[in-house]
Amino acid sequence: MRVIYNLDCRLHDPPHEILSGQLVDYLESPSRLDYILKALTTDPIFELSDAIEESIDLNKYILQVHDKDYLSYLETAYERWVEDGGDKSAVLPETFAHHALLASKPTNPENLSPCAKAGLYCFDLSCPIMSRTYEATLASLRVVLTAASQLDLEKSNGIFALCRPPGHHAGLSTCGGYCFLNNISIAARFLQSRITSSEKRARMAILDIDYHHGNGTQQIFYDDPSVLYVSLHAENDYPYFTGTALETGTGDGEKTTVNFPLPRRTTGDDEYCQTLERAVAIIREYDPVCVLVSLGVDTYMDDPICEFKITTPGYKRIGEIIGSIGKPALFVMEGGYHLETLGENVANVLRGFN
Ligand code: SP5
Ligand code: ZN
Repeated sequence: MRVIYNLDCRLHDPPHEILSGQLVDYLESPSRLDYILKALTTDPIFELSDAIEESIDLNKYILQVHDKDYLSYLETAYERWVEDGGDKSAVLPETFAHHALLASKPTNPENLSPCAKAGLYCFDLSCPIMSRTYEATLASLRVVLTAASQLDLEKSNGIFALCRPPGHHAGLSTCGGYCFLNNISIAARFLQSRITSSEKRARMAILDIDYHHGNGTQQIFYDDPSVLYVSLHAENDYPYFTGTALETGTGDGEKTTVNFPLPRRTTGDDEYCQTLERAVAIIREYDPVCVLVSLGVDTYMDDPICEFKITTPGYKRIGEIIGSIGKPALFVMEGGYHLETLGENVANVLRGFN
C-alpha cells in the first residue's frame, strides 16, 4: 500500500499540555510521525513517498469546509499575538467565548483582540499556535490531498495519508483536540470536486474509528446528504458534548450521521468488531464512491489518555472489516498516543485492509 508523508508535519511542536490539571509533555508530538514511519519501513508491503503535490491550491479546498475568518485567524494569529505583547512561545486562549459570557455573537470578529480571538476560534487548551504551527497544518493537509489525488477510484485499493496535526475535532470555525484543519473533510470535498460527471455531489462515506468522537467532521456535514459520517467512539469521554446516538443529522442530512458510542473500560476487540460490522453495513447500503477513514489508534489498550482495550492483533481484524466494504479507501491519520505500539497498530489496520 502506498503511504504519503512529509517531514514538514513535524514543525508544530508544543512543549506541553494540561491533562487532568497537570502540566505534561504534549502527547500529539512530532515523534508520533517518526514512530509510525519506522514501523512502516520495516514491511515491504508499504511503499513510502514524501513527494507531495505542490500544485494543489489548498485554500480553495479549505474554504469549502472552514469559514474564511477562521482561516485568516489561523494564518495570522501568532504574528498578531506577538505584536500585541503576547508571549512568543504560543497563542493560547485564556477566556473562551462561552455562551454564558456572550451578550450576542460577535458581529465583527476581525476587530477583537488577539486574546479574544483565541477564545473565539478555539474550544479547549490543546491547540497552542506556535510560530510554525500554520506551516505544519498546511503540510498535514497537503499530505492528505496528495494521497486523495492518487486514490484510484476504479479499484478497491487503499492509500494512507500519514499526517499530523490531526483534523477530526476541527469544526467550521474552531480548533481543538490537537486539530486545526479538518483534513478528512477537506479531502471529501476535494474528491467530490474531482468527480464532475454529474451535477449532484458524488457520495462519500467517512468512517471515524478514532477513540474520540469527531465533533468537527460531524458538524461540517451535519446537513449534507452527500457525505455519510459514521463514528465509533467512547461514550462520556472527550469532547464530551457530542457523539450520542440521537445525533443523526438535520434537514437533507437527516440519517447521514450515525454515532456508535461504546462503553469506556469494557470495550475490547470482540465488542468493537461487532459494532464495526454494523457500521460497515450502513456504509455498504449507502454505496459511496469511496470511503475515507479517520484512522485513530488511541483505542489501544495501553493508550495513555483513552480507555478501550483494543489489542495489536485486533487492529488487523478492524482493517479486514473495513476491507469488506469493497470500496477504495483513503486512510487519514488522526489520534494514537502510545508511541511504542503506534506504528504496529497502524500497520495492522492497513495490512488487514489489503
Ligand atoms: C485527535 C485526538 O485524538 N484528539 C484527542 C484530544 C484529547 N484531549 C483531551 C484528553 C482528555 C483526557 N482525559 C480523559 C479523562 C477520562 N478518561
Ligand atoms: Zn482521538
